[in-house]
Formats: sequence, C-alpha cells, structure tokens
Amino acid sequence: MERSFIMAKPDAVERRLSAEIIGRFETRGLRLVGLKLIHPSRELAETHYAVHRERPFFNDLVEFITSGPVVAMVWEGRDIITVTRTMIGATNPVNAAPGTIRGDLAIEVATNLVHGSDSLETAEKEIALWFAPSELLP
Ligand code: DAT
Ligand code: MG
Repeated sequence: MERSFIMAKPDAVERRLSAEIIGRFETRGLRLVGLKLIHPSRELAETHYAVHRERPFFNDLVEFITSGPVVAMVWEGRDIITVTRTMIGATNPVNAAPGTIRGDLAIEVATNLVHGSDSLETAEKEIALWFAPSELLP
C-alpha cells in the first residue's frame, strides 16, 4: 500500500486545527501509520524544502516552518498522493476549491496549513527524513 508524508504546519497547530486536519484524512478512510509533534530544526526544514532553495520565498518558508511545532504524519492508502493532494487543495488557497483543507480553512499562500508529498518518490524521501523506521507501523 502506498504512503505519503503529510504535515500540519505551524499555522495549523497555532490555529488549533490539528484535529480538524487529522480528522479529514481519517474520515476519508486513510490509515494513519506515523504521527508526532515536532518543532523542526532549520537543517530539517532546509532539507525538506531543498527543491525550493533557489525560489525567492525560500528563506521565509524555512523561517515559517521552523516557527513552531508541526504535526508530522504518514498516511497510507490507495492512490495516496492523488487522494491527499486533492484533499489538501491548490498551493495558493485563493485557488483552492471549497471542500479542500486549504479551500475551506486558509487564504494566504505562505500560511496554507498543510504539506503533502507530491509524488511517491518524494514521499519516500520525506518519510525517511522525518521518521525513523521504528516510528512507523508495519
Ligand atoms: P505545495 O505545498 O502545494 O506542494 P510547493 O511545493 O510549490 O506547494 O511550495 C511549498 C510551499 O512554499 C507552499 O506550500 C507555500 C510556499 N510557497 C509556494 N509558492 C509560494 C509563493 N509564490 N510565495 C510564498 N510562498 C510560497
Ligand atoms: Mg510541494
């Protein structure tokens, strides 16, 4: 079964939306196989977002993601990338459809509440970056 790395970002925790976000994936029927609250280090954040290193918003992005605790998760299910990315909604919440997490709960691109891996290859790397194998259900 396929797995993805999902994270409720610092804005989600600050706004007390962790349970809302976890609940959406849970009620959809996905299986939670890893979960932890962690205040990311700069090194972890920079590695996680390394693909965006040359983008003008990179420093603000790293500052933001290290600004407080996040809920790091691994979810499992069929077509997990498509299902979770669709549920999360467009990167810019202005363009995110109603019914999606960003479309219902966010308005600013910099504080768009949730991260979800964009491919199975990325998911594999992100899961290994954020979790030790012993922290995940078999
Ligand atoms: P996604 O999180 O939908 O996969 P992404 O990988 O392109 O989007 O970008 C990672 C994060 O960077 C995104 O969730 C919010 C931030 N970001 C993206 N584009 C931005 C922009 N134009 N200005 C500010 N922040 C941006
Ligand atoms: Mg992305």
